[in-house]
Amino acid sequence: MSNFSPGFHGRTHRFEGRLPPGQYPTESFPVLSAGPTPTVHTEDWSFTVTAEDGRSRRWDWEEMMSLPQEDLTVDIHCVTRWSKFDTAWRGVSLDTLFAEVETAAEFAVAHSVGGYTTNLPLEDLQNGKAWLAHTYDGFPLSPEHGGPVRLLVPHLYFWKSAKWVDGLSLSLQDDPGFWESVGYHNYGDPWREQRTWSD
Ligand SMILES: Nc1nc2c(c(=O)[nH]1)N[C@H]1C(S)=C(S)[C@@H](COP(=O)(O)O)O[C@H]1N2
Ligand SMILES: [Mo]
Repeated sequence: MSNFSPGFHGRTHRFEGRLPPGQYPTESFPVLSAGPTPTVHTEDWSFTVTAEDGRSRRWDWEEMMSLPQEDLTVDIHCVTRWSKFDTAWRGVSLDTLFAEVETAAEFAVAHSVGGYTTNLPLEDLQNGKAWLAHTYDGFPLSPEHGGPVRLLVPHLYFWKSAKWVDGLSLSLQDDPGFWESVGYHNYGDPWREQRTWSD
């Protein structure tokens, strides 16, 4: 694993101010999965948003790909302390999907094939802060990194970016997800170093 030292701490370095506290930069792209990598074929994949009243809207792969696509380059921060600058993704803004969903919910739980879950305030998925990402660095997102489609919420620790994502359930109450219920911070802001419950 390489990093950007020496010179990283140089004042004029282009990454100045972009490394949250307690993190180190890496050029590699580590894989972190709590279980085995599921095989998800695009023809079987779909994404379902279920509102608090039980009504749901579902998009299959073709529908998702026919929506407006966005290219974005963002920094990502894993709670295990690596950060990766300038990761390049293509995907659909969740704003595009929420335009078709009626809800009064304040919280969301993202669901993945395989059972992984993670919770977020709904507003952290809105207003240009979250995407369904299917392409990384110009290539289809690999299975290890959550392909065919993962959630991408770069302003929070990367465990909030559910791999193999297949849905969101919206709720009036906040229900902790997989890591949040075993001690990870409920919100997970890397800039406030919200790693665990006690942070
Ligand atoms: N479905 C699912 N999504 C997941 C995980 C997981 O175990 N399962 N791990 C999370 C954690 S802890 C991190 S740090 C990132 C890692 O993404 P990467 O393997 O692409 O680096 O995915 C997150 N999304
Ligand atoms: Mo993680």
